[in-house]
Order: sequence, then C-alpha cells, then structure tokens
Amino acid sequence: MSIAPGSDFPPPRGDRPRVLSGIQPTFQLHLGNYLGALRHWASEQHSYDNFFCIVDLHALTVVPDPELVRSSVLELAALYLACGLDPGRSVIFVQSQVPAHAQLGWILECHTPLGWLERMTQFRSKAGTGRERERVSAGVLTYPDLMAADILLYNAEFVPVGDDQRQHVELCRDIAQRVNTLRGEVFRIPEPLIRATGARVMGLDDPTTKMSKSTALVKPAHAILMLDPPDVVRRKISRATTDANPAVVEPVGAGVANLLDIHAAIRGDSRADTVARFTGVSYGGLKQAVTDAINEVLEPVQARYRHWRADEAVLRTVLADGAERAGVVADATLLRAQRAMGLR
Ligand code: AQP
Repeated sequence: MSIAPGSDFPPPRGDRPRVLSGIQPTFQLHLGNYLGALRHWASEQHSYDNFFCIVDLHALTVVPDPELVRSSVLELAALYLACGLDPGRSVIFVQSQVPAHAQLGWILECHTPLGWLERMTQFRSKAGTGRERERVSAGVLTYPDLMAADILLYNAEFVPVGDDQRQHVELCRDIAQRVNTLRGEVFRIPEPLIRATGARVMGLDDPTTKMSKSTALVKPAHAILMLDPPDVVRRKISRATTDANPAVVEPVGAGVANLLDIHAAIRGDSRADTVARFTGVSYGGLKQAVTDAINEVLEPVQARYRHWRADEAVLRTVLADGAERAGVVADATLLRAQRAMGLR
C-alpha cells in the first residue's frame, strides 16, 4: 500500500483497505471477467472496504444503443449480486449516477499529456490507423482519465482487476502523482491487485488474444459467457484450440496452457499442481475436466442471476442506495481536487 506522505485522507470504513473496481455494461460477461475480477471481489469482501461500479459512461465508447446500455446496466447489477456481492458489505453503484466521475475525469484530462494516452495499448489496438483513427470517438483516447477518476475519487488503496487493466492502473498512478506534484496532496496513490491465476483468460479460438466481450460478440466460439448453459459450455470447450500432441506434455502450447489455467483458477490450485495433475491426460480428458469445473461454478451463479434479474425494483433500490453512499465519498474528493485547482 502506498499513501503519499503527510496525506490526510479519510480513513476507510472499519480501517480495512479500500478497493474500487468496475465492469463495463457492454455485451455479455465472460469467464475472464469472472475469474479475473468478479469472483475475487465477492470472495474477499470481508477483507476490504468495497466500492464496485457499473461503468456505463465507459460503455458509451463502444455501445451507442441507449436501450442496450439501459438493459445491460440491470443485467450487470443482477450478475454482481448473483456472484455474491452483498450490498451490506459493498457499495454497488452506476458510474453515471455519481456526477463527480465525469467532473473529475475532465480535470484529470487537463493534467494528462496527450502522449501518455496515445501510447496506451488499448487505444492503439482499438483506434487503428489512418482513416479508421479519424472516425474513432475521442472517448476511446480519454477513457483512461475517466477510469483514473473512478479510482481516485474513492481514495482506493487497491484496484482488483485482470491483467489487461494493469497498464490503466499504472497510468492512473502516474496521473495522480503528477497532480500531487503540481497541486499538493490531492490523491491517494492506488495499487493494482492482480491474481496469479485467472488474471488473463485467453480466447478459446485464439489463445494468443485475451478473452474479451467485444470479440465474443462477433465470434461466439471465442468465449464462455457467464450465462452459457452447460451444453454450450461443453461444445465450446470441446472445440477450444489445442495442438497436435495427443496428451498434456510439457512444454504445453498456448491453448492447453489456457485450459490448465482456467482449471487452476476455478479449483484454486497452483499452476504447477494443475500441470502435474494433468500430465499424460488426453486432451479429451482435460477438456472434460475443464467443462465440469466451469459448469459447477457457473450453474449456481446462473440460478441466482435469474432470481435477481426478475426483480428490477430491488435492483434499482440497490443501485440508488449505492449511488447515494458513493456520492458522499466522491463529492468530498472532487471538492478537494477542485480546491487544489483553484476552482472553489
Ligand atoms: N480475459 C480476461 N481475463 C481475466 N480478466 C479479464 N477481464 C477482462 N477480460 C479478462 C477483467 O474483467 C474486468 C472487466 O473488464 P471489461 O469490462 O473491460 O471487460 P472486457 O472483457 O475487457 O470488455 P470488452 O468490452 O471486450 O473490452 P475489450 O474489447 O477492450 O477487450 C476487468 O477487471 C478486467 O481486467
């Protein structure tokens, strides 16, 4: 944990370290979102002072359809609860319902050199080149400032994310440090919290790219979706890319490594133990074991999801209450930042 010396931030509730993380309500969530993020958020709620956000403003960079944004927010809220997030332990809220996010986002944009944003891997892969780049929304470029605002507003000590978000959290740290250097102690400097297994689940069709919602939308065989029924999981895993070997032998190829990693993450085993367990097992046997592990973990989540999704009134109450609690913390940080900028 690194807190700027001499800082006077409000202590986290109950003296537990504070975490903040979020997921975009874009398309359906996949196994990577679960193993890299959601599962840890839920299982470690008792250890932290938790803020979990549905980052709908970020979704505008990729999903312009208002109806889809609206329904995806409720779907995601139901999935948060189905995965075990407990509103009694965690503040669960929608980013756009706390105006301080957009307000601080602008302030941070004004303190971020353009080159830092242009160098981000996600921007480079999403923005393309030439004419393609001219059409991409400016939000794809400035997205990391909004994400930095999400984190910094809550004085978060840790940001539990998958490995793909490491660069964004590091940029957040750089931006916060820059503001602190220029304007005095404004922000607490957060740390990424990234696990040893499940932090980078790869595409089933192409194990050299990370499993992602946007790819799953155009290539269904790419990802296990959290709401996939058991037979769909079985079919997708049976078609997952492996290699020409008949059985698991080290060194394993990328596709087999991905299946082993998924199994290790779900069962809570180390990678080394998982490799030892499956060495010599046919790929058919490995795929069967991975399918069973996935279905075992997803089926109860899906049952709880159906329960929560059917009760929109409760979902809206949870989100309204979360926005109110989040707003109190966020507004205090925003005021501190505005004062440091000479705005108030
Ligand atoms: N493949 C993954 N393995 C482990 N963790 C992952 N996360 C995302 N993909 C993996 C983690 O899930 C959280 C939410 O991230 P997100 O909303 O950005 O999800 P996404 O799947 O990355 O979404 P998109 O829309 O498909 O984005 P692109 O197209 O950029 O990949 C984060 O904690 C993330 O680390």
